[in-house]
This record gives sequence, structure tokens and C-alpha cells, in this order.
Amino acid sequence: MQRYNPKSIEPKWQKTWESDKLYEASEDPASPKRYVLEYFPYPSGAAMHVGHVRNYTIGDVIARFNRMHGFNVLHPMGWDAFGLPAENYAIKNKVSPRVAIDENTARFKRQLMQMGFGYDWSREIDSTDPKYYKWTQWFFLMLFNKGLAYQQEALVNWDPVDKTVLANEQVIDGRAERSGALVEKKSLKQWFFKITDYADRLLDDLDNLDWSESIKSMQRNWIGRSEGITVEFETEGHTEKIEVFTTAHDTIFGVTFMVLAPEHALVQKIATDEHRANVNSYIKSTQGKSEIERQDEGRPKTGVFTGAHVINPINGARVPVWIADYVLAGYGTGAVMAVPGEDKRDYEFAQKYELPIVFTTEQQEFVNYQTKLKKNRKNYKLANSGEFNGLDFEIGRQKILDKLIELKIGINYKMRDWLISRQRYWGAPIPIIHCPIDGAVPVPADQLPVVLPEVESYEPSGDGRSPLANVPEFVNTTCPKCGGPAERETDTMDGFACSSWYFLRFADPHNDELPFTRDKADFWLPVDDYIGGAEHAIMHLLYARFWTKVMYDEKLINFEEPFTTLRNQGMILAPNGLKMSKSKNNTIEPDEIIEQGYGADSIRIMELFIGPWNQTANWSVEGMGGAFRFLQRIWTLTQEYQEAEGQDGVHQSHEQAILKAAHYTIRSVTEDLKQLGFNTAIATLMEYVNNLYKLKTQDDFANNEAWNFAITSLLQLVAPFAPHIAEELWAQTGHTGSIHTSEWPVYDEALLIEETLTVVIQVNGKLRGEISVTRGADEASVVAAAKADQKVARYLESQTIRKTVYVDGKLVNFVI
Ligand code: ANZ
Repeated sequence: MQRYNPKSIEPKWQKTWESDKLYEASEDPASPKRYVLEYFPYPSGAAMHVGHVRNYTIGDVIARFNRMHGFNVLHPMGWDAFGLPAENYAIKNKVSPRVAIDENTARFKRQLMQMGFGYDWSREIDSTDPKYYKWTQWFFLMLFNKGLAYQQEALVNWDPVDKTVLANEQVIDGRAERSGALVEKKSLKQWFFKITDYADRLLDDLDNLDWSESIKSMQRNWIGRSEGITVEFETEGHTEKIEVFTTAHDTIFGVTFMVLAPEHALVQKIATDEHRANVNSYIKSTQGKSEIERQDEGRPKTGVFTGAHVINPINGARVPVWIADYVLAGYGTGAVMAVPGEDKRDYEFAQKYELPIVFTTEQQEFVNYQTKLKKNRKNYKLANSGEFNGLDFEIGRQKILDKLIELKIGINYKMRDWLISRQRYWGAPIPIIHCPIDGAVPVPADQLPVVLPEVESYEPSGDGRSPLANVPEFVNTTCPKCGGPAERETDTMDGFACSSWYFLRFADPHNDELPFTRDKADFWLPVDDYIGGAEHAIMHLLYARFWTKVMYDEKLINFEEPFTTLRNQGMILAPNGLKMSKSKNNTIEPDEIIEQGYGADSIRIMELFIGPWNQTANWSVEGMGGAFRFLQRIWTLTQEYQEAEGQDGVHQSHEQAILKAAHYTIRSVTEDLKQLGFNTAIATLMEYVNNLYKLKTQDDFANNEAWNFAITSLLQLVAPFAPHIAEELWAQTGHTGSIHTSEWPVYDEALLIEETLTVVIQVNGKLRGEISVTRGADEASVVAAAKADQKVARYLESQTIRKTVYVDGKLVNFVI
């Protein structure tokens, strides 16, 4: 008998699958398609550990399970390789990011291959390959031509450590997500994608997605729709008007001052000389405070008067303009009309600085606007509101709106436009040429890609320009419009631009004419199962949805949402419960475990058996032994079965038991896998193997249909989890073709029907006993047996049974 030795069988099958192109997908409409995708990894300097492996194992099991159900499965893999980590790694290790990424990619690929994941490697993509980023640039131009990419001087988040700007999404509590540095505000000319144009659709379409509620609500909060209007106030002595955003337009008669965020663009302009010094020192004092801190309700309000005044459009009142940090620069218009009679923050501010308070309801006391809006609307009548005095709140609200209607009305979002320019080297160059005559001119499509040049130094200069600015051969060019001398844009694109469309490229990865053909994209997409960690809740998942919607509007594709179903896997922690990381020196890599002889199949079992796939779990070294022994038992059982083949004579009743165990297991595993119950499916398989061992002692193996079916289905059910051992034993037991393209076993419902049923017995509706009866027994005999039951008889003694209720095969109730 051969020993189970993963080291000899696993590499062998990996090679065979590759040369047989087993996992290569084609647009064959004969069977329904299924697109299974895991987030394409960032090939960092550190090797992949068992936490990463869990993600790919889940995807691989889903892909294999569906393939065996007759789906035409697309399961591709590629590399999301632009971005800061690679660049910082390169600077630190004094190699070019290209060299670093190529090394890392090769290592990651080898690691994935040794796990036996069934990827269609013929579709491998790399976001840093000019053949790929050519199309990222093409999409940039598409957005530019639609007015969805624009350049603007803006107050941006500047990371003083990584020396680049960050998107709002990359700032957490005032700190840079990556470097941890306190983010500074800087005024720089930057490129933005106008994601706010799609805010409504990004919000509304969330309702139709099969995603976790927590991710959906994170996106909802991030987009943050708030229905209100913007109202313009004239500025005394200046032509510029100040817009405010308000959700309480009917309080406009109660405005007694206006507050601008300290960063508001007009502050410097309107501040009078007398107040300028005060204003500037206040601005200084608020720098570096996080938005969270600034929104803190309990914090004492602070602010200063600018010396300027605006005019209330509804009644011509002269309103002083203050600045205060409780107004955020990035929300609404960065200015509020303050109504201290109804807004708590404004009320506190007015009290502190002795500003007038006007109450706009007949109550003539502070009424929180939210309360008024939500409760007892009828109780409020307007006061101090000019011609609207005495009207019910509800009616007055509408009438004032009618009056303001000539002013701009809009929906406001918390979400800002997506800042995509980076002053760093390792990214896709922004395909724009700046001409002194024609301004920002797109690079003509036939001149794409704008290739990232090799440079001497990758270090960012820190003056707000990318290292590309130091490469004259790159910078100096001619204007595509007028032919005059011009300069290339030297900023590169945020890595999230590359990942906003990669799932589409997998449908048509080698197309040199287009990013993809519509036919292929429509055939494969949307992605049916998208699997990844929850860390991408906002950025990647929101950006990709945005690009998809733009492509839909451009008629490049026929669907509006890229990922129908999203699955967020639970993290694997180190055995002691800490997060695995290179710096803590507690990572466990699959390579070592394979080397120790457990093999990839055991690791795959372990990844999923360790707990529900969507919950965090601690890695367990002992668990590896258990996973290995389970596979070893399957191995040994199948070996013994093969050696015994040829004998015959299984007892009839045992044959029934063998078949029953097999059919029961098929049903249970199939149903579990449909709901991603990987750990329970594996538990059922373990129990099944135990059962088969027991059954074998009763009769020995025999070459008969029952045993044949039992072993064959065992191998098939295990195949998605442990593809190598399943394939090996499949071949050993004389099957031709791959087990992974075989048809998933089907169970026979009739065989699973239990022969005995448990009938519950009640007396006056109370449970008094239960009996076992043979399926199909008639009512009279069941009722007789129920009456005769010892426990029940006690309650019936010397009683008249007035009625007997019988529910077939389930329940008898005696009414006495
Ligand atoms: C006048 C008013 C009176 C307001 C009243 C509220 C109550 P939500 O619903 O969260 O969107 N606001 C507008 N822009 C702001 C900014 N940049 N920073 C801080 N606050 C800002 O809140 C909308 C309300 O928040 C707006 O309506 C505005 O104050 C304030 F009794 O206008 B309101």
C-alpha cells in the first residue's frame, strides 16, 4: 500500500492541470457562466501568509464547486502592483520598483500555484504593465472628455512623511492611513474625478446588492446624502456671494450671524484689516484638528469675528460673518447660516459671544430643529418670520421654500470628489499635456500609453512635485493641438484607478485595440462572487462602482454594478490571537507547512475548518495535524478499497446503510456549500469517513455498486477542498478525465426517507410523551399505541376522551 505523501502528488497534478489548461475559460454559451474573483493582491515585499491564503481558498472552493455543477467558471488572478508600498520598499532597498515588483510577483505566483488554486493563468494581468495601464490612461481620458476628470487648486490632505497628497478616504482621524503622519492642509493644483455626480446612483443602487449590511451602511454613511438647499447671501462691499447649505431653510428669518469654516476660500478676502490678525491666529490654532474632533458636540465652541457682513436674502437683514472650527470646510459649502434659536451649536456659540438670538416659533424659546421636524409638527406655529407668521410649521416650511425657489436648490453629500493625482513616481502617468496656449490637452489616444520613464531617484522632492518633474525628456514635449512646446503632467494616478476596472480586463486580457470588447465583458460580468477582506469597504468598492456606472453610461457594458455578491472573509490571527505581521515576526507561511510534509490540501482544509469562513479565527498548529490525518484516512480507505476490489458478497442490509450514508452526505455537503458552510461541510465529510470505516469492518470491501458509489462520491465531495488528493485517488480508482470537471454527485431523496417516525403525544395540548412508529402506519394503530404508552396512560386514566386530533406521522392530541 502506498503512503499518503503530498510532496509527491501535489506538484505533479499542478503541472498536469497547467499543461491540460484545465482552468482556462472560454466564452462558451453552452453552459451558464460564473465569475468568481478574489481581490487581486498587492505583491508586497513580505511573503503571503496563511491569512491571505484563506481568502483564495474560499474563492477556489466556490469556483470548483460551481464548475462541478456545470458552470462555465472564470477564476482569474493578477497583480495590483502600483502604489506607495512598492515605491517605499524600492527606496529602502535601493532597487527600482520594477525589479522589486517583479520579484514579489514571482514569489506570490509561486505561492499561489503551490496551493493548487485553479486560476486561469492565461489571463494574468499586472496593473504596472504598460499594456494594462495604457487602458487605465484611456479611461482617464474618457472621464476627462466627459467632464468627470478636472484639475483644480484645492486645499488638500498632505502627508509630510510620504510627501504626497491623499484622498479624503485615506485620512483616518486626521492621520495618514499608511504612514500614520498627522495630515496637513496644503493648497495645490490637483486632479479629481467627479464621483459626486454619481452620488445618487451609488447610494440608491446599494439596495440591490447582495453585500453585508455593514459594508453597505459604511458606504451610505460615507456618501451621506442630506437633503437641503444652498442659499446665496450677498457680501457687503464685495462682489463674491457666500453660499450656505441648510437643511432647515424655514429658519432663515432666525439667522443672526453666519459662520465660515476657517479654511473657507473667502475668509482672507472679506476679513477686515482691523480683524485680520485675530482671524489669522485663530486659523493657526485650528490647524491639525481632526474633523471628528471638530464635530464633537461637547467641545466648547470657539471662533472669531471677521469684520465682514452679509445680507439675508429673505428680509435684507445685515448679518455678521464669523469663522469657527465647528463648521467643516469639506462639507456642504463650508459655510452655515447660524440660527441660534433652533440649532444647538449655534445657540452655544451665540451665548458665548453674546450674539442675538431670535426664536422663529410661537413658543419663543429654544426649540431644537430636529425635534420640531420629527415630533409633534402640529404644535409649532411660525413667529418672527415676516409674512409667514402664524402659519403651521408644515405649511410655512413649504411657503418659505416656494419663496426661496429661485435660489439654487440641491442635494448635498458628505462625499467629496475623488482626488487622484499623486506626486509620486510609481503610478500610471496622467495622460495630459499642459500647453501655454491650449491649456490642459489630452494625449491623443493613439499615443497611449504614456510610458513611465526609468529614473535615477525615486525619492519625492517634497516641493509638491513628483520625481518625474526632474526628467526633462519626459516633461518636454509638443502640444497635440498647436504643435508648440508644452509640458507633460508629472503627477501619477492613485493606484485605486487601476483597480477600478481590472475585473473587466480579465474578460479580455490581451486586447490591444480596446480595454475589452463589449461582447466579452457582457458575457462574463458582473462578477458573481467577489471575495475579500472588509478593509476595502469604501475606497476600492466605491471607486469601482463609480467607474462601472460611467462605463455603462458610455455604453461600454450592459450592467451598472460590478459585483453582485460580495463576501468578506474573516481574518486569521496568529495562534496567540495577535494580528499576523512581519514586524511582529509571527507570520505563518504556507511554504513552511508544505515543506514539513502536511501539503497544500491539508492547509486548505485547515483554513476552512478552523471556523465559519466570515469569522476571525486563530491559526492552530495542532489543527494542521488533524487536517492531515483526515486526508490520510481518506487515502488509506481508498487504498484498501482498491486492494479489496474483486471480492464480492456484501450483505444486503449493509449495502443499504452504505448507500444511505453516501446520499445523506451528498445532500448535507451540497446544501452547506450552497450557503458557504465550509466548516460544517468538512465536519460532515469527517463523520462520513468515520462511518465508512465502521461499515467496512462489518463486511469488508467489495467491488459492488454501493461501495463504488460511496468512495467515488467521497472523492468528489472532497475535491473542492483538497483538489490534489482527490485527483490522485480519482485516477487511481480508474476514472478518466479530471475529477474537477466531473459532475457533482446527486443524491436520491427516496433513500433518505426515514423508516421510523417520532410521534409526539399531547393531552389537552400538553406534551406527555412520544412514540416511534413505522412510516405509513394507519391512524388507528398510532392512536392505539399512543393510548397504550405508559406515561400517557396515567393522564388518561378514568377520563373521557372527548376528541382525538391526529397530525399524520407527527402528533396525537387527546382532548379530555
Ligand atoms: C441652518 C440650520 C438651522 C441648520 C437649524 C440646522 C438646524 P446634516 O443634516 O447633517 O446634513 N451645516 C452645513 N454645512 C456645514 C458645515 N460645513 N459644517 C458644519 N455644519 C454645517 O446637517 C445640515 C445642517 O448642518 C445645515 O442646516 C447647517 O445648519 C449645518 F435649526 O442650516 B443648518
